[in-house]
Amino acid sequence: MTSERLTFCRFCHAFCPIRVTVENGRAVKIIGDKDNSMYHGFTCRKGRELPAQHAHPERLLHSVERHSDGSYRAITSAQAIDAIARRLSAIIDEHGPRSVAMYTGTFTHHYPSGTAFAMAFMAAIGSPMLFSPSTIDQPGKPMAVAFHGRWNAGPTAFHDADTWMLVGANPLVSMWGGIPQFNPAKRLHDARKRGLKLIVIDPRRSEVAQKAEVFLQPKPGEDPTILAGMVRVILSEGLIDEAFADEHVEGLAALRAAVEPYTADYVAARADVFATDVVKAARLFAAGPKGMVSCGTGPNMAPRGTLTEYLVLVLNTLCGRWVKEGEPIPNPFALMPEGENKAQPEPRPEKAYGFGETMRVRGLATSAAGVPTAAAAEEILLNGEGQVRALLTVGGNPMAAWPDQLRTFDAMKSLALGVTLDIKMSATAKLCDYVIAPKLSLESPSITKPNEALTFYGVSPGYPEPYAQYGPVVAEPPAGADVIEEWEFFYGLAQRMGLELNVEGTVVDMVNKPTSDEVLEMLTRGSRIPLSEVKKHPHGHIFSDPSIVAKPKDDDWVHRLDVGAAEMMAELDEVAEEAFYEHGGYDGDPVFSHRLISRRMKDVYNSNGRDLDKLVRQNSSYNPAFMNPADLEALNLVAGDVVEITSNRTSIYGIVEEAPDVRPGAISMAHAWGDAPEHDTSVRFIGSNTGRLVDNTRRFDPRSGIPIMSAIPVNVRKADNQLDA
Ligand SMILES: Nc1nc2c(c(=O)[nH]1)N[C@H]1C(S)=C(S)[C@@H](COP(=O)(O)OP(=O)(O)OC[C@H]3O[C@@H](n4cnc5c(=O)[nH]c(N)nc54)[C@H](O)[C@@H]3O)O[C@H]1N2
Ligand SMILES: Nc1nc2c(c(=O)[nH]1)N[C@H]1C(S)=C(S)[C@@H](COP(=O)(O)OP(=O)(O)OC[C@H]3O[C@@H](n4cnc5c(=O)[nH]c(N)nc54)[C@H](O)[C@@H]3O)O[C@H]1N2
Ligand code: SF4
Ligand SMILES: [Mo]
Repeated sequence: MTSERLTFCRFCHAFCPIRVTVENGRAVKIIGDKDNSMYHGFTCRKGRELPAQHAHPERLLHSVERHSDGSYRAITSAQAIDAIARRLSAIIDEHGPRSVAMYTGTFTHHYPSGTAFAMAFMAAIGSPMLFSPSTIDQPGKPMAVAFHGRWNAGPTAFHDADTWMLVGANPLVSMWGGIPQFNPAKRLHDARKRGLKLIVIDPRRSEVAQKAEVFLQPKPGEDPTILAGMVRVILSEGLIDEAFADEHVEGLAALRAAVEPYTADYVAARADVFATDVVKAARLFAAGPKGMVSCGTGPNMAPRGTLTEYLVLVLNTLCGRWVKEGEPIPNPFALMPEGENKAQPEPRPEKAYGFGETMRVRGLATSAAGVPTAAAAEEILLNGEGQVRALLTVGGNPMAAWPDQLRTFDAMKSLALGVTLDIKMSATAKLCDYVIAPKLSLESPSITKPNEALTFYGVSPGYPEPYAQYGPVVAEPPAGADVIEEWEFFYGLAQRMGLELNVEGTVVDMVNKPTSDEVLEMLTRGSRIPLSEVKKHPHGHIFSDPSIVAKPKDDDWVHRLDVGAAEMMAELDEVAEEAFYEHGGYDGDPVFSHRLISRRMKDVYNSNGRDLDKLVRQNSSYNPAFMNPADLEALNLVAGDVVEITSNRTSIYGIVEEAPDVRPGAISMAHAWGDAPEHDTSVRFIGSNTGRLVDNTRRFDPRSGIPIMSAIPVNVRKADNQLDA
């Protein structure tokens, strides 16, 4: 029997609405839903491969347990939960709750029920060791907001912006970072047609940079310099929104003094861009009158990501780019409660970092970005009171994605108990005691709420309008499979361990198990639009309400947005005083010839998709080391050569590819490829792990703990062994 069902894709966080052809319970074909008013039928190759992902021969259809000889044997999910509950209880009894840590990876964004139950489980056992990608992704965002303050009514929207600036973000590939990620190519096309002017700063002429009116292609890692230079132009030319500044902003004098050294000529010499472009970009952005700057992963992973994100907020604030009193609220939410929507800054938190749980290593603690994931491996490896002995991973792949892979590898091997919930035997799963086989997206219901919640994440990458969709179950798991939803795993654990779960304010019935839809009800309590109403719109719907506008500032409201935060100004002084950041330029380091920068690849999503035949075309069965032709020539390399890329931590192999879009001196390479070290010589088939070049313990951000994951100083040479296939 064949039918067509509507839901939304969860291969990536864009959540494109799809029409799924289902034959005998199994998905066989995916197309975009043209009747959707937010995405207009958009899908990408990854999404269209969902049927192949669901039916993949290596998909885990049963949970597995590792035996002492290293082999894995299938067990039922109930047996697995029994065994894990017993072992966790014993570890907690002997070593306390802190000895159990959790890593909720990228896919927890895609499965809000699993995430909510995972968090509730950690709260129930009383462990604060809850790691996530937040501290190794764009930790500068929440940190910068903590220093600068949050505008309660939110940022101005893309759809009526006149100017837009992207710093190290490439939304046309990543579906993230700046341009609303819901058919971003169409949005950008339409916006440019009506006159939007785009400014991009990226060491690579990325897909989005090709559409820019002004493109700066600097040395990697020089974003603080460039943005400070732009701030200086805007201040010295009197281009700020004076009325907004008078009423809502503080710290202008300190900012003026701190950016004084950043003349356009200084910026140009240091970042290797044209001084005229710095001035042009600043004027174009300030002219607006509407539009935002937003920053992606590149500069967050490069040194001083917090400062970069802070300067992004400063530029937005100087130009008054926040929703003002009486203006419509672009997204007053649907599956979340309606916001306050006041045209005023929120009070800043007392501390941006250094609160909550303290790590036993390197003086790190919790920050606005969360518990520092870059400290997790050390917390596992360091003996003594509080040592982490069990790690539960949900929808994440530490061995592929955590910085400093060698340290991660040692840590994973030393765990007393490693558990992961994964669809396949990932690099991490292969080091775990238990791997729980989950249902996949077409087999479980979900909601688009996580993309609404992104509104709170720096300059909003969330929905630009109050859009919501409910995705029902549309396909059955393969015959004979024993797969469960992530939330069911944590529910089962809690039941067996005698714990009560509180999920976002709802005390869960631990005797009569709720249904997946009842769980979604828990997650949407008090939402502006009830879930039952959202369910009536199978194509998804924009729940507009033009009457929702920004309310006036409260009487006697004293809070202001701070553009002169002392710590950030001190860092600007430091940047200006540090030796010119030549290729290798960290004080005391040898001089390295190149910098390795991060990037995304269209057909894979972090470590996902590499096993899907149609996505793995000739040059994406590995992650090429993209380099400028001039660099290849200078190093006597040709495309396809195996090179050794060496940082101050270690070396990895790479396979070079000619890329005129990458500036000379940079190597552009995607992360989350490769595997454990013993597989290194298979680089031509599995790629290599750029995270291995990272040293977590040197040159890290002392606030969030993020180490240098982009603009990594490296040397490159042709490898002695070309590893020919
Ligand atoms: N297809 C696909 N989509 C994805 C992912 C994927 O793996 N594949 N991953 C997802 C995830 S987890 C995330 S967080 C988002 C990220 O989304 P984005 O932040 O948009 O990520 P990228 O596309 O890597 O864009 C980062 C850009 O920063 C540039 N860059 C690197 N270093 C620097 C620097 O020092 N300064 C400046 N100015 N630029 C620099 C790179 O050249 C690159 O163009 O993408 C998500 N979407
Ligand atoms: N060097 C370097 N390191 C980086 C980055 C970088 O740019 N450079 N980027 C960083 C960023 S932004 C991020 S977000 C992290 C990503 O870090 P992670 O989230 O740890 O990495 P992923 O590869 O996305 O891991 C997802 C895992 O979930 C599994 N999975 C897929 N579908 C499902 C599902 O339906 N259910 C379940 N339970 N599991 C599923 C996959 O098989 C995979 O093992 O990496 C970070 N690390
Ligand atoms: S962009 Fe592609 S992978 Fe992401 S949700 Fe849309 S169809 Fe799925
Ligand atoms: Mo990410």
